[in-house]
Amino acid sequence: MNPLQLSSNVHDSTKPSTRSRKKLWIIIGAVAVVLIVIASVAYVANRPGTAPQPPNGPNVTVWDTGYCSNSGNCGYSPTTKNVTAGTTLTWTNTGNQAHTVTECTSTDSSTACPSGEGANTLTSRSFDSNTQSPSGFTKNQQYQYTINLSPGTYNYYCTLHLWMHGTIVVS
Ligand SMILES: [Cu+2]
Repeated sequence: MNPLQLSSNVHDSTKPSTRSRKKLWIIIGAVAVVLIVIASVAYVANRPGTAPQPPNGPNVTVWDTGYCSNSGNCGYSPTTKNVTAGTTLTWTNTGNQAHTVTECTSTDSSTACPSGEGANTLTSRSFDSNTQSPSGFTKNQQYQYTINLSPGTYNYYCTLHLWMHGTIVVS
């Protein structure tokens, strides 16, 4: 051991409080960094998004900002789609999350279906993307349904994000 190192060790051992204070500041700094990262992620994840323009034709865009956290950062565009019976409606997922198109029935909660089951008075669903994609359909994937419903208002939601609500009005 050279004399310089020795003296430095001696110096350190005579100032234990300075060292532990330094350690404390490092811990405080690390905690602050972790909190800032958590706050930033929460901010980005909850930042509202802008729904894309509704597509032309018998199409609905399923969108998200990369997050879908019940703060207006995901949904269906348009939220209400007017169609005539017999039309094949296509939903295209443009988001980064998996989503579903699941018709509301009387068995669904008011969180999933705040407007109730609509014109569907059955307990079974006339349309549900889960039958074809059980864990939701993902980016650029589509769900199609040929409307064989009588005229009326039909509500649907996303089973992965219960705050995503859509409506089909069949005439
Ligand atoms: Cu969803």
